[in-house]
Amino acid sequence: EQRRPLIAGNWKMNGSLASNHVLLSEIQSGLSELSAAPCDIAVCVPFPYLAQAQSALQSTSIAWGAQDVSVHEGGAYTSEVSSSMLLDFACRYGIVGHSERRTYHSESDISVAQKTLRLIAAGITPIVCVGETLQERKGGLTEQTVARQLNAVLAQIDGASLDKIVVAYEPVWAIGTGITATPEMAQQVHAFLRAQLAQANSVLAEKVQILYGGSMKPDNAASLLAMKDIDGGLIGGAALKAGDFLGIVAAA
Ligand code: 3PY
Repeated sequence: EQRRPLIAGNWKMNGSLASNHVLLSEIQSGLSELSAAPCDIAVCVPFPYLAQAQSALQSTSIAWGAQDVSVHEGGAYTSEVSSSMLLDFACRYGIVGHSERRTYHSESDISVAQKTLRLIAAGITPIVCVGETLQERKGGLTEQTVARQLNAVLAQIDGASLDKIVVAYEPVWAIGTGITATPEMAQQVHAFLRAQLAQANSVLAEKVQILYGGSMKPDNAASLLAMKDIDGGLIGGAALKAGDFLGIVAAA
């Protein structure tokens, strides 16, 4: 199965109207110099900048999305943002279960699964993040951890909807640390994740894009993306510099 790669920026809590304007313009002009868009491209921006991303990108091939969504449909949930609000800004993607949400906001496997369902119901593609901590890796618990995280989601969704999700494998020890998993280490987990997906639906599992995240940069992107089950990247720091982001896109 030939899966089209997806390179998605996760801007995290960075940016301003002024700096986003520059970054998005630079990405667009850089892309127009690449002969054909080699992959799907997206930026996941902070909520207040969704309108800006929409107006800057709506007539381009670059998609945009959010970094989280509420488990609730609407109502008295101060500070929360619903899937229908994301749809108002034509988000194509929504990240759920990033390790920073799991760690700093006690996001549980169950709430990640509920958020995934909300996005699917709204027609927004969830980018479901899974990944083990350094302690879990050292303890030989990598597969057990990512299986638990992924299966919590798979238990909630219909097997026929499997191709409506994107999975991102982000080893926690590689996020924002500058340390990257070797392509072989990452591939091993990606293959394991695809085998888990295949238990839900073996045909659709071949279509699911499984992204690698965790300090992907222009100089390590090509070797990671060359791996059979690595279908793109969820890009942290390097997504904030147009040159780096485009370098990764060019490697895809
Ligand atoms: C990183 O690369 O640091 C990420 O967390 C991407 O989501």
